[in-house]
Amino acid sequence: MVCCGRALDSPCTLALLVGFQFAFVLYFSLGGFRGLVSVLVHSSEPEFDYSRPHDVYTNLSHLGALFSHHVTPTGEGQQLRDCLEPSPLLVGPVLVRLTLPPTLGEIKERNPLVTPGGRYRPPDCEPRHRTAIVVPYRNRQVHLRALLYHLHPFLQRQQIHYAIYIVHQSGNSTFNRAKLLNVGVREALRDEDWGCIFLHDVDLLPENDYNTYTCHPQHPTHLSVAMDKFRYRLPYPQYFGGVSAVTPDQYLKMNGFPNQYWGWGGEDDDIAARVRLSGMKIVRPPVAIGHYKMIKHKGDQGNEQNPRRFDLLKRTRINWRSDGLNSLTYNLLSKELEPLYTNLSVSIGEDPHPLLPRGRPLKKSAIPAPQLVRKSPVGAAAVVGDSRANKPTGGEQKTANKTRAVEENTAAKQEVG
Ligand code: BGN
Repeated sequence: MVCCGRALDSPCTLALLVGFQFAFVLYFSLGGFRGLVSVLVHSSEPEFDYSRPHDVYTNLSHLGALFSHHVTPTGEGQQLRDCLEPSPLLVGPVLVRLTLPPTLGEIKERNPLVTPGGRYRPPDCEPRHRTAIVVPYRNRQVHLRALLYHLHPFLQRQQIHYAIYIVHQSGNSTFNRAKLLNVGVREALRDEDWGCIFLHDVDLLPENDYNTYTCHPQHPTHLSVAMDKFRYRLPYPQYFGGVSAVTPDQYLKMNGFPNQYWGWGGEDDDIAARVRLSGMKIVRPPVAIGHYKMIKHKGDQGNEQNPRRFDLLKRTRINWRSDGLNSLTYNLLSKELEPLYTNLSVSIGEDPHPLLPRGRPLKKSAIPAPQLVRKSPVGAAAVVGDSRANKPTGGEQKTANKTRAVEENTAAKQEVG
């Protein structure tokens, strides 16, 4: 006691005690360690208030008015000035509604300037960007409507020239997202000299229109960096799934995407590895901007987890030059210019290792004979499709990705921008 009393008598000790007390109160009133860090280290991240989102159709009526103003009676447009960057129509966070979306007819009515094939050009300025959005698809009608309802006004506010391609995998074989993306890129480039190609899951809806659908000139971009499903964080550093973008040059450089991933999982990790192996890195928008909502759904039949994905991933380093754009074969069954999208229906062949519906391998005798698919000429056909289904639980995913992380060397981490 005497000792303590003496110690407390010293002005130094007293100051220290008061200091500690003050720090303690400050720590908790600022919300613990995170709050403290955000006050001490000034963050360069932009800030958005997601609690007060705008309607996703905000500012679109301006476009209609501008359109009538800028078109001469002969129908020829005036000489247009370049669109401003950033677009003055942007609003930041938008309200993403996951309830039953309107019908295609109603969505078209709300997007009067979208032309057949789901195309759009800003009516009042010369766009600086030309972007094709490619969506692998099968049996997701309601998700497709939700995507179209949100994406059209979102892109129009960004004042870019764009088109939406839905690549539909025909038949009942296992879903193959990456191969459908290859087909979509190739077919889109047959239509037009797009400067940027977006690889977009059908069930992901962007929540902030500052997340512009444009490409980085040198490096592939990963856009869906903060998904509600992953509590608005990147699930792991090399993650490249959901929504990403490449220029045609970047796509060629990495020999496109793998054709051998039938079923759920791994193909996006393979694409991320290709980015690295071809000497590029992944760039991303800030987490505060790259917000997405995922439409919840039960697993689709035909897109069960691919048990071969681990083995395939081990061989990406060896396979990427021979499996990809240069080995792509498919048969374009139809290409229809629907009011809100271009519908490419494609036969991409059969899964050589099909599974029973509950994920068990099929007996050899039950495997159907492979369908004949012609080797497409350079720059051949297109598609629409199902995004990714039968996704694993969070636990399974974590374990799978841990395994992957161990296998990946640390160099990869440094390449992620
Ligand atoms: C990972 C999947 C990705 C998927 C993400 C997020 C694999 C390969 C084995 C490591 N990768 O687990 O394809 O996009 O989760 O859902 O399964």
